[in-house]
Amino acid sequence: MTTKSVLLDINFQAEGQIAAFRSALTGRTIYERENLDADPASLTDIAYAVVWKPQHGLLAKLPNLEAIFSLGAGVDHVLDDPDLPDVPLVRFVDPDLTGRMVEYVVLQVLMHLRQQRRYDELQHARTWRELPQPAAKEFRVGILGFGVLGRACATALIGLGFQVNGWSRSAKAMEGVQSFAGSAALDDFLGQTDILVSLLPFTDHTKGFLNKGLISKLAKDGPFGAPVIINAGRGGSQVEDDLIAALQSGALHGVSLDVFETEPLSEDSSLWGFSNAILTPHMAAVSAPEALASHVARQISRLERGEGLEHVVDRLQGY
Ligand code: NDP
Ligand code: OXD
Repeated sequence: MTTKSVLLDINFQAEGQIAAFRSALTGRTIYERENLDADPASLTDIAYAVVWKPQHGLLAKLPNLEAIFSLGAGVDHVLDDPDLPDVPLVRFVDPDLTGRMVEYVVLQVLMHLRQQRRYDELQHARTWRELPQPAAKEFRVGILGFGVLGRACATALIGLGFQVNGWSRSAKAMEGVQSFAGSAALDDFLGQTDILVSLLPFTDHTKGFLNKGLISKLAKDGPFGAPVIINAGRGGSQVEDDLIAALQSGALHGVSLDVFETEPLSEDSSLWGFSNAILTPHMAAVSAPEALASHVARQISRLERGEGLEHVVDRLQGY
């Protein structure tokens, strides 16, 4: 029996990734995008493509493609290829990725709760001063996008004593969490949110979602008197000019942003200058190459055993 070949078009941490895929997919021919031109016959061999921000039009040139694997939980970087072939698109869902996102979200929520940036300033000023400290249970954390990652973060935050609400398209039943679903419930959800965590995918519906109007609807009666926004979903869901204006006016108490409208964030962005803005370079949950490779190997084995793929994206919904 001939084994089906795999294309890697991954563009990040490439060396480590390629080695991990070669080891997890032993026995298969693996083509790297860079080498395809040298071997045009390979186009017909390829049944599976593993991609991060794939070159537009490339996947359409693979006549025997059976499945596309996103190297991320998000798939906006694949769906924006106007020539994307109509084969199943599988996203990355794995405890390694989920655990890393939980670490990031818990860290950021605690950074704001425990006023770490203010203590950093006091330290730099060699000043011994204790700030009034509200308890976790006084804060309502609202998680926008209550999917795999949102729910895992909720479990961890509940364990720390926070009140947690979740917002998603469809209602969710989760112990200890109030679930809000759909646009009709959005304002109610926002009005009960002191710390907003966005884990929304980037779709036509979530573009520019974190904007001036949304900020004005967040709770103002929480312990800090102004809300906090943490965005680890996608930068296209935020309007940075509105976040900047809200940080300047005090309408926002603080932000943590891991994702940006344009990445990398421009050196000129005013966001860099706020002490109450914690910025990271889209690193909230970058998975280990071995976890990514074994997820893909597992899904290919399932497909070839006739068991069907897991985590297939709903192209109509865009996530
Ligand atoms: P899921 O698909 O499991 O969850 C997405 C959630 O968003 C679901 O609850 C879904 O609702 C909700 N949602 C989507 N569109 C809407 C809408 N229009 N209105 C209301 N709710 C909506 O994805 P994950 O939790 O696995 O990942 C979420 C996102 O996190 C990824 O798409 C990616 O963009 C980002 N990410 C960022 C990383 C980083 O390093 N910064 C790392 C990994 C992921 P419903 O449940 O009803 O379908
Ligand atoms: C992802 C990401 O989507 O890292 O997994 O952004």
